[in-house]
Amino acid sequence: MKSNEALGALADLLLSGSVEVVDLAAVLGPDTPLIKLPPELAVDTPKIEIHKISAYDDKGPWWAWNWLKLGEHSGTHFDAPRHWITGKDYSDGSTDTIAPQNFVAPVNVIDCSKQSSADHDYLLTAEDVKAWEAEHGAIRPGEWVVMRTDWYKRNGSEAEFLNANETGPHAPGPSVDCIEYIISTGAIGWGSETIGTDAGQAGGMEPPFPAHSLMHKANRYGLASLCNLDKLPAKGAILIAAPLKIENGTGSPCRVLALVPKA
Ligand code: 23J
Ligand code: MN
Repeated sequence: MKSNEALGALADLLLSGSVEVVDLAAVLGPDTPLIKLPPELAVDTPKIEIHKISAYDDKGPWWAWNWLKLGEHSGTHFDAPRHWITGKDYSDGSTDTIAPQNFVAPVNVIDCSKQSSADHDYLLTAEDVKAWEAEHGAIRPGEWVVMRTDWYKRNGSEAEFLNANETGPHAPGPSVDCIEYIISTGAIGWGSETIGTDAGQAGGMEPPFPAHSLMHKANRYGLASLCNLDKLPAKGAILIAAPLKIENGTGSPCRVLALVPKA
């Protein structure tokens, strides 16, 4: 099919509702869960603040508007290569320099929900990803890979979402070999439903935080705190994730959407 015909067909499918738009973002506000880093290592991102400028009042009689205090890595968000020291030198590695073609791409959804509810430290491995490909088809260069865990159902409570105890945070994520394999497929990025793209215990891996360290070293992207991955097919959806065009930005809160064929 010619591309103009294909896009025209998509237009019809969107207008008729045969292709649905699924919202993969969480609400962004003062109660949005934020990552807590080991205090000896880091300063945390500040709580989100929404400040009223006016609301049809003496500060502005006919309009309402707010200003925000908001870390780049807050809520459902995009990680750019420049976020990590391993990706700091890419000239196309910040939110304002990434090619926009990369913000719209097919998505592979790996269902790890059963394993993750049984084991909060569940790690997806390269072997698991290869088994998933044998069943569903190959991950192609330029596509997203996201890990469905149903962890987003905890997003309303920071304590449940971070799931930390005296041994630190416990949340599922990718192993080092998983991320190495995903990079080898040519995938454009890795996404998760948890607070960050790495597992809760990933600070103790070698290298630490492999979804950050290795993906960004390879000029690939991350998506964190995704929602509703249980509403997507394993293959066949198109992901739209365009970060704000922040100057030299390392990431951005993001209204991530998926185009999904209606069953
Ligand atoms: C800063 C430092 C470590 C990590 C993170 C941020 C994230 O997970 C993030 O939001 O990118 S692990
Ligand atoms: Mn981030």
